[in-house]
Amino acid sequence: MIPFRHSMIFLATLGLLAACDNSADTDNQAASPAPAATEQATAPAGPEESTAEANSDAEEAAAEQAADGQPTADPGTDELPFSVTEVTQFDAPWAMTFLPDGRLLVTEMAGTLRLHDLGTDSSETISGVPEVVHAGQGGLGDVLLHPQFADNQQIYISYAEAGDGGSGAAVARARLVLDEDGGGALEDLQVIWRQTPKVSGNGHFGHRLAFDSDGMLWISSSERQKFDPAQDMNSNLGKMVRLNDDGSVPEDNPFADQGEVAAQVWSLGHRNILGMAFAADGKLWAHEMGPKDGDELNLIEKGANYGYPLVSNGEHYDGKPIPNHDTRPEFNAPAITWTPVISPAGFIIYNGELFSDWQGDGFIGGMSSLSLVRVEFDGEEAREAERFDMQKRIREVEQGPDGAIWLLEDGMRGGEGALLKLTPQQ
Ligand SMILES: [Ca+2]
Ligand SMILES: [Ca+2]
Repeated sequence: MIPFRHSMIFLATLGLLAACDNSADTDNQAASPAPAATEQATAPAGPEESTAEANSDAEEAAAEQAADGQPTADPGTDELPFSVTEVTQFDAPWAMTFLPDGRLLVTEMAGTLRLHDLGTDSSETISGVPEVVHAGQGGLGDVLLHPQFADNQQIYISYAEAGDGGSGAAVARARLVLDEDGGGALEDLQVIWRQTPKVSGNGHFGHRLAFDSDGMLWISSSERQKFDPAQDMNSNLGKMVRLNDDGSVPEDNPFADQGEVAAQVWSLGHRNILGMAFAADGKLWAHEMGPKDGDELNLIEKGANYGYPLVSNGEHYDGKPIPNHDTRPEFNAPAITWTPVISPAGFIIYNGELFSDWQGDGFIGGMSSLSLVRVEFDGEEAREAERFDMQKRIREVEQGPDGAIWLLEDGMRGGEGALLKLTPQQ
């Protein structure tokens, strides 16, 4: 009985988790209890139950999605064409980036910035991270080095912060001062950007960071599950933001003359962007989670409107339809649209030597799809070329200095998050 009971809890929990990131979006929409949620509620109390936050409306909606049919995606490749090494575990990791010396900076959602030495498999803490709001999808987010980090030691972090009206994403830069004990500190920290306005709820912060080859800082600012701000130029929610490295606004931004907030904006009409990457030709690609169905990969263009919430190939979680992209050609349509969803998170465009056949290809983590998705590009077109069944919710993708592909498992719902290293099959 015990193994059977545990497997029921596991299945119920898996169902909840699987649909969560696309459907944990509905805190202001009614959702009726679904079979998976009922099963969860009647299962004996255990760590899985308490960490699945089964009581929130969002999770009930997630359970409903899960009950609609899981898995949400094709099973993918049976035989993986690479070796997978589980290197270590972090506590709800969200993002990572490599230092020039080969050590790895990893953010943990609760607010810890770790420096992990892969040679000794030991982690120390970087102090000086501001207080974060760790709730729902919020917490410590991305971490990124300045393009001239070797000279200026500047690093950038994003996180959810509290303030008037609720919470919002913030981006800070600081000098990373490393110590002899394998840790370090953030010094001279300055907040250089904030979501405006701060709002209620704990979803859709976005706050992915990237630098382009001109040294501009890009920030994905998701719509905080508030829909309309994505079309409102008095708000920077639901936008792709482009700034100078000190947070000031470049004069050549498309809405530079339309007010302080609009001036930050490069593109609008976005929903929840948890991954963006520059191709070798300079094009910026970003994926975003659709509502119920309709995950997207978009080519980001100056001044363009991507249409959310006026159009989407998905629908609202409460069942209200959203007109599809093909009904409104004035909005930029996605290069890839996923139904069933993959719940994309993390994104690199690979340029290493180790997987030479994959140079120029995109790699996108899939959370509900428990996968890594390989994308091939052709000019302004893109297509899913391959899907690898990782059997874990993939939150973050990074390319290592030696060309290995590194993944972080999403651990935000109580589980630990594995650090995985992918290398070619021997
Ligand atoms: Ca990263
Ligand atoms: Ca639709």
